Amino acid sequence: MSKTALITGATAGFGAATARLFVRHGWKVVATGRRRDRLDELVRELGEENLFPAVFDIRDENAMKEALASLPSEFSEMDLLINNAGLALGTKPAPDIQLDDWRIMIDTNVTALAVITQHLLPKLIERQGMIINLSSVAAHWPYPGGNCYGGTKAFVRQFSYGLRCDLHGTGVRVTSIEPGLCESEFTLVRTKGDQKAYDETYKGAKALQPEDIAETLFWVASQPAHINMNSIELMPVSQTWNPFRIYRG
Ligand code: 8X3
Repeated sequence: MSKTALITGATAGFGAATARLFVRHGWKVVATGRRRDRLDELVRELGEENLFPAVFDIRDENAMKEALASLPSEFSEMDLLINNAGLALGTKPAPDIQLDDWRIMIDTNVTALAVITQHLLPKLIERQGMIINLSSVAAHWPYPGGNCYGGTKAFVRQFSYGLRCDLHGTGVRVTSIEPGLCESEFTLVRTKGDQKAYDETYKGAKALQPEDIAETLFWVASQPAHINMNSIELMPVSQTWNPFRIYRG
């Protein structure tokens, strides 16, 4: 019998690539997101017997609960939750940011992720399922302008580890995936549609692609039931760290 994954933020980037790969490997997918047209396109591409679109804003707890309560029975038993929905907004240093950008990142990357996870825990425990959370290299490695985004991703990583402690003995597995530079809509969102900044970010960089992340997630989900990958950090070869900066006053 095929397994079912719920993938949040499946309208583009990592989420859409992951939905495609899991369906290709025989999984059923509940794909969530705000943009109905994008999810409908995925349904047309992958088949309504394989992918169910659940349209809601991940930050709207009631809408999320309603949508998940009305899933058709063939999609309602979750084996895997992929918490992919998340975003970065802005690249400015902390004194210059727009506070609403920080609020949106915290509401989405932290609060919404924690709320949907807690909501699905009973189902995941019942089926000895798995949770894969999308964190980031920014969880470990600070960089200028990463401020609140990095903070939210550090939460995701530590929350994943904390879940593992609390789920001890249930058989539920939890993994934190921590990608570096990956070419996706993410950067257009971060720069608020600045195509030039997008092009400059990826120019000559041979960045990771959403399909690379999808392959990583599928590999994690394919491990035997006694193996828990705690975390995987991955970067393109072209990306490394900067030296410490010393301010000389
Ligand atoms: C974002 C990773 O390297 O683009 O999660 O800042 S990076």
